[in-house]
Amino acid sequence: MSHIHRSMVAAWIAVFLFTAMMKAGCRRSFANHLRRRITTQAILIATVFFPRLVHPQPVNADQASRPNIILILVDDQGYYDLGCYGATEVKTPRIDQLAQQGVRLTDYYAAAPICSPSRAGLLTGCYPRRVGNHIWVHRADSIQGIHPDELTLAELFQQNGYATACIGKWHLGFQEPLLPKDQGFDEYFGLLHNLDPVEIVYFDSLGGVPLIRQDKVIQRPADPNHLTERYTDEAIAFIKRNRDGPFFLYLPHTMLHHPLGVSEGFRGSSQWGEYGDAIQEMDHHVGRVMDCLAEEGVDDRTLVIYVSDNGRGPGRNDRQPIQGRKLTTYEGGIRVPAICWGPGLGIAQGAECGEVIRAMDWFPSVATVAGIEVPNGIVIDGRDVTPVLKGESEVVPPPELNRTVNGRVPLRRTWDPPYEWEQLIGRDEYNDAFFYHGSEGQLAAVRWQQWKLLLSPSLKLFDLSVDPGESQPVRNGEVTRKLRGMAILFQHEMQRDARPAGVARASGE
Ligand SMILES: [Ca+2]
Repeated sequence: MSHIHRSMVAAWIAVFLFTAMMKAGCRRSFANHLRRRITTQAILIATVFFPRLVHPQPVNADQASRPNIILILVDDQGYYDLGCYGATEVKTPRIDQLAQQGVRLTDYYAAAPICSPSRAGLLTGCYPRRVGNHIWVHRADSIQGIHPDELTLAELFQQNGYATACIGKWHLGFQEPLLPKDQGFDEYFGLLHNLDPVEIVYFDSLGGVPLIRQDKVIQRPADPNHLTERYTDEAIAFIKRNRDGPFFLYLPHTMLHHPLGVSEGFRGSSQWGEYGDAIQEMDHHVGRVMDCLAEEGVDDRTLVIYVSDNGRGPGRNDRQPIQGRKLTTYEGGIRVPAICWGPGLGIAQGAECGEVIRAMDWFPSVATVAGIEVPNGIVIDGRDVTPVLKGESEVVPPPELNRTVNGRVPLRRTWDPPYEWEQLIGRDEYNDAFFYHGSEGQLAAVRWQQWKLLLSPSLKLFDLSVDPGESQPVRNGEVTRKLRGMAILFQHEMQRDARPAGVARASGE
């Protein structure tokens, strides 16, 4: 690096330190703010002076060496309810091991505090509201689901030569063209529906909720006690069939949703009743999937993600450092366990990540891991967080830096704020925020960095870094204005850009 370049770098550092100090309105947030600015600027400097170090590497097109992706989605597992998240009532050694060998996310948010919208967000990389799937669950009489024009994660992989399977609970539409096979999955095994008392009413005269393989009913009623095991058996068979890869396996378990089912070997095994027993059974079967990857020799080229779809369900133990349950937009409703494992693919090992990461972020991130570019023209809300998962950056790099194959995807979102808001809110800050929606689809809160602003019934600001339980509102006019502004911009964006849900063909609509 020449003398002139070194001088430029020094001047750059001086300018950003000064602007960082000016922008950091309060003492407590300054250190955090400074850390983020330093990381961002360091990446920028590296991009300019060492382009070969940071630009995406060419994709290896050899099928056998392409990464496999397994996305394990557990139903209604609360933030605390794993050994690696603090639970002492249950033993979850296999899932804890994923965290020990991977990245444990402490501030991860499902797309919604309820099943169907949460899944719509995960599979499209969009806020459920952007794809018209933000209101309540799809009961069995629903004629809606994800619109066929949306690109699901499964379709993205399928179009790129991956074998794809959905094994487990679907809950995103029950007729063509809304079924798993219509949304990019080559194979389906599982329950399209819930087993809770409200849902099974629809199936009373039919012999109960069916267990389905592709289009065929193979059992009625489905037996909740054996679903975790059966799904896992199917998952293992799929992995073995596709060991020469690549494959995308979406494994959305029916457990731990009410009504709980536990097989005989796990009944009474925990200190936490049937819920704990079901968690321990889940742990065992996650271990079986991991053992299978090792036995088939594909563990070093497989990414495994373990996440919950929303917070803990009703009737569970109260113990938890955050408040609220599913259906609410308190932290306990929507902040859930999330682990990313992939030591052979460069995912950091034994790391803890406190960045705000949202379910929508998996879409462009797993695409990047697979070397797949999210096609142009598709607007999603997810950010590529792979630099954070790989331990290359403490913050999600701003999209302008173009760090990864999908780094610039957030720039596709509309950004045309009125002047007053543009002065207050940075485009990258807006992309990094998380917008909480209630189970009825309403915008309820905004999180940015450690701050959470509840919007209703009155504005309340919390500093989650010191008060994760949302017990004591704080006053900070500048942060409140910024987060309120973000909420207004988001409402405008959704009013302008939200797309319709898909509708069943037979409905005639
Ligand atoms: Ca759920």
